[in-house]
Amino acid sequence: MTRLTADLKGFFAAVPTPFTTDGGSIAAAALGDLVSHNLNAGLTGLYVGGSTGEAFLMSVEERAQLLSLTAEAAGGRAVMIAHVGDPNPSVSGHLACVAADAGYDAISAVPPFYYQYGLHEIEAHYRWLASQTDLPFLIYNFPALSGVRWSADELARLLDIPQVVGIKNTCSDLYAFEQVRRLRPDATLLHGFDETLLAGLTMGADGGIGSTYNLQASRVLALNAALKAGRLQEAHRHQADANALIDALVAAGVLPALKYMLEKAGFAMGPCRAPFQPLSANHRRALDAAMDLLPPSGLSQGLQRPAALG
Ligand code: MN9
Repeated sequence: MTRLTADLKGFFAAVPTPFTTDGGSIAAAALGDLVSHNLNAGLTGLYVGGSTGEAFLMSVEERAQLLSLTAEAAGGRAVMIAHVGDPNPSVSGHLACVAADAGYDAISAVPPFYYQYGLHEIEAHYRWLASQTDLPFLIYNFPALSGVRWSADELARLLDIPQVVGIKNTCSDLYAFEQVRRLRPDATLLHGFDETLLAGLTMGADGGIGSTYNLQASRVLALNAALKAGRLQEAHRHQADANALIDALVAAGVLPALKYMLEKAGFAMGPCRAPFQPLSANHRRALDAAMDLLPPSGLSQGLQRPAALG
């Protein structure tokens, strides 16, 4: 099987799903604005329908609609990765086919969670799911949320499944990450925690996928450029600036806070779905102040700010 690793290297926004103000359905126009903003900012592509996209708070039909709408909005301008993970394999299989039909470049999935499957069961599942389309496949390793933990050897074994070309690695164990890099030098490894992107890149990541890229794409790209040019202090300064913003998001709850800040920047994001709750007045105030931590270049390059902010 040909391994299509080169295509998936780079920096991808994990796209939050804009909903109508009552949270009832996907807000297609706002989604289009957000997609254009991210692509104008110079990101490689988009990771659609994952944790940041509130996939597990959407019906199967909505998840399929989200994949199609986002691909239409991108219009072939970006490398597109569809997240199709679900506890129910038939849902994942269906969404993988939807993604292939919609023109996605790759499929990705968290392992089936809730029941505590053995590695042989998850391996069989990924083998089956990856075979449902002819697209390259990225494992989504996010132990903190999925509850599924793999050693470096186990990750390397999953990378041997046909069509599995890499990992979206949202895991703070950078030792294991570097071991995977050595075990499978050809794999595409994308770093998933924005707050440790610089560390991930120095340990062998080929790029990253992140929720906060929607707010600070220019900073992420500048961090990478500085690192590649050997300007480590500058790269660290970009990471420190990124983390000051991430601190504010984490304190309020990343997904509601991300939507709130994007809303303030001019995107009609709507609310996060229940069980997420509206932000408290204190959190809103803290995030209002944190708008000053957005990269100035990111704003001028694309964030469509309302006149009052511009
Ligand atoms: O895509 C993201 N994880 C989630 C990965 O959205 C759950 C990260 O970008 C984090 O949101 C980010 C802040 O903790 O690193």
